[in-house]
Amino acid sequence: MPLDKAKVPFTLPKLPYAEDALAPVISAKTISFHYGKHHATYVKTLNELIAGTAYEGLSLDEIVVRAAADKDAAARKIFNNAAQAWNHDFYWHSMIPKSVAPAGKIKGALEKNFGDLDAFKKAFAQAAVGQFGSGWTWLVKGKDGALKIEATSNADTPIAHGGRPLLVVDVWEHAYYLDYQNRRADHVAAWLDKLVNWSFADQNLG
Ligand code: MN3
Repeated sequence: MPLDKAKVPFTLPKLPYAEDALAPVISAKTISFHYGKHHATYVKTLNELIAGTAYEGLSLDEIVVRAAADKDAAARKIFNNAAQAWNHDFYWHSMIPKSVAPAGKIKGALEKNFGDLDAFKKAFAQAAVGQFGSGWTWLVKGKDGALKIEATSNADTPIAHGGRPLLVVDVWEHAYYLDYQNRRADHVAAWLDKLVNWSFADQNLG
């Protein structure tokens, strides 16, 4: 009998580095709550919500896309938890303990679309700091091939709208409050200077 995919729940993906590897920008304490509690709860809740529904057995990407198009209340809860599970996994990979400057295709794409790395950082920081409430700030590749900065609220994610994410920063307060309290601007500036995984962004360019 083939493996019944519908009976396999989602599991919390492994962090790509140790919990203390992003300190001092993001402390081990923040990661232990953010990954070990927040991200873990989205995965656990998603498994509970999809059990016995038409969503059971679909891939995480498929659940995000289908639930985004379904406006009933149960689908909204499924969307929120599936998108948060997806966004957090993408976020962990958007960071690396020792960030190195962009190289290869991503370097050229940043120069073409923003002028240079500093101009990109300035525009990205402005979007992340200016975002009201909880959400995410993304670097995405649009359907026309141009790179764009996009802010999404709460759980929303570019993959629900056909976008191709290259990088993301989490601007929910749980991502930085233990380390920076209300100073989101300082957190985003340090994140851009010290933690961006440009090689991940380069791979995502395709
Ligand atoms: Mn988060």
